[in-house]
Amino acid sequence: SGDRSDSRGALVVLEGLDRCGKTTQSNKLHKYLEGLGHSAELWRFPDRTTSVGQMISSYLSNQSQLDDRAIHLLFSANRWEKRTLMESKLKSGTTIIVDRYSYSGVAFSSAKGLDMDWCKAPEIGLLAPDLVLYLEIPPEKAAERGGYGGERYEHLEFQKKVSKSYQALHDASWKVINFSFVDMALKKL
Ligand code: NYM
Repeated sequence: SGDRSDSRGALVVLEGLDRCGKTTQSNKLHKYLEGLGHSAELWRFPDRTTSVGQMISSYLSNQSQLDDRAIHLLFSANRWEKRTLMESKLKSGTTIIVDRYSYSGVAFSSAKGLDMDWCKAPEIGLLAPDLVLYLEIPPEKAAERGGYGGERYEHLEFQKKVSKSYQALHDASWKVINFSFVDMALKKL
């Protein structure tokens, strides 16, 4: 129709608990879109390559201690520092698939007991996703998959709290993909 939005790329966000299969699914979606001839990039947050990202990485691997609000703001800053690049890629027609975004920021920090509205505030003004795919898995199932990497947050009791936070954030626009469906689809491949 000649509408400018037709040539804009889409911002597709994958969310879920640790070990829900997001990374695998993001990779598949990326390959699939490229296979169709779309220009697509796979991003992830935290982006550990920046200096803010390195602070986050060191916190997650327990090499440093940070106040809960300070680390929350670093996760947010890590998204802000990529905003301009994200916007220009989308405008130039590249679709960006993101493994975790603002919802992770709010879900994980509020699971520590921080006020949810306080957690949301620094996310205001970041680019809104066109599609949110939530990979739903019971925390117990995710824990059974093993391979929790031993980073901060990667234990069952905390993941149960994160799951509750995600439920509070969840709105009708999210597409929820149940883990048993993904398992089934993978077996058919
Ligand atoms: N995480 C991730 C947060 O606590 N806040 C955020 O804003 C983001 C993007 O970091 N346990 C948490 C969720 C994960 C951890 O993510 C590292 P990953 O996808 O394992 O690299």
